[in-house]
Amino acid sequence: TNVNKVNSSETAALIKKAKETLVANDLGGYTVPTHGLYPFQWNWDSAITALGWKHFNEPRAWQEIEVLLDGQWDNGMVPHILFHQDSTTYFPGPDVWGSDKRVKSTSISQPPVVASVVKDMLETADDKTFARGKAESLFSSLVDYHLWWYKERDPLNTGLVVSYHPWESGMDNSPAWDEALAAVPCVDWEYERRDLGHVDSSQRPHKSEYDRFLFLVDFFKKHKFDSEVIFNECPYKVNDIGIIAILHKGSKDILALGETLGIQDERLDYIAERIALTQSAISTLWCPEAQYFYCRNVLTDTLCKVRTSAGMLTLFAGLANTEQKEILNTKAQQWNAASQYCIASTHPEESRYEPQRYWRGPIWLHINWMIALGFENEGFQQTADKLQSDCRALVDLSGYYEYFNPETGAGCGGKDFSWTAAIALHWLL
Ligand code: 2M8
Repeated sequence: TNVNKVNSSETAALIKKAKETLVANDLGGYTVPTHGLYPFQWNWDSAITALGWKHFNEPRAWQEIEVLLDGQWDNGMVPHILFHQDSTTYFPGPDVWGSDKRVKSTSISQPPVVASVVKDMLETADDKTFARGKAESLFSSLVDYHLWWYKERDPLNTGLVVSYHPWESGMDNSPAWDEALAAVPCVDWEYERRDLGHVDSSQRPHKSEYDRFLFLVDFFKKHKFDSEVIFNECPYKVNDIGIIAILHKGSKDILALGETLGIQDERLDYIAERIALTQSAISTLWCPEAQYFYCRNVLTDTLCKVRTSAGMLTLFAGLANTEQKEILNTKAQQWNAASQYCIASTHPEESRYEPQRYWRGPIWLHINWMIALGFENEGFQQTADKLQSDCRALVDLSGYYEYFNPETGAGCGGKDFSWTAAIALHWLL
């Protein structure tokens, strides 16, 4: 349902602007998040952006996913950035990452929302035959991608995959990573940050964080991306509740897609086993005192005790039990009320909350969309509707910025941002 569906000229202008934003960010087959700041193809940005494209150009939406999966490594990983062409406006670029693959890329992944997007695109397609053909041809790559997560990132079958880098979470400087990241050494070479040439430093991660982000990038390169060595020796290893939830949802969607497409594949039995394993392990990330899902620093076996919006994604995944769902619903309403608009990435009452500093407080529309979908699927329609109307108010006020200040609604970060425009087309307009 769309509580905001009004046929006003304002809505028509926003739709037009959203489409123009995607077209302007199109580099021919893939969409950059925004020019300058992010001049390449990012994994979860592309998946979310395809949801926008499908509303006015279905073939282009499928192409976005095809180009993303074309960068898949032989081991199944879909990298977090594909460097299809050179650019001097972003750091660290392909040379720093040092991967030797056909499509230049980073050596980590990102939250795997792509399978859920493909399922949505098939279900809602105008041209069903075309969409079915596309989904069939992409299906095996999606399965490989999910198997990569389970086999490489949870070789001990704990049910909870690990992440090796804050950039992998997509929530770069989330306070959830503070302790785990502090244990990582600083890189010992000088570098120039390009992000600060585009966005004010008050809205970006600190140098102390970048120094460690880059140490990890070097670490992967030094170990030649050897998964066993990295699993055993990486100085940063976390169970990210965001990745775990999005992976879980995607795996369930892969099974559903397999049924729709009539695909027999024994790898699907393995995915089903992993789904059950995660379902039984998820309770270890639930903190009884806080009554909330946290991430965990695997190296110290301690929960990262800060409330971030990632914990709410357990609803999107269908991972919360009946009691937890009710608790999360009450919490979401309070969280929503603690700021002017929808769910801030860090709870505004946390001491480490910062309303402007990237993933330490600002509002991200694609996260709110997934959270709202979770509430809707679980029957909490009122909560879902409130998130939707708050997000609509944000784009009415500020347009398609990268993210938003939860107190003022002001747009922050990059302008004319693909995933914000895409979520507007898909959910808000
Ligand atoms: C941000 O991350 C990149 C590194 O991947 C950066 O700050 O340089 C994050 O918001 C991430 O979630 C997003 O995918 C990316 C592109 O929008 O930007």
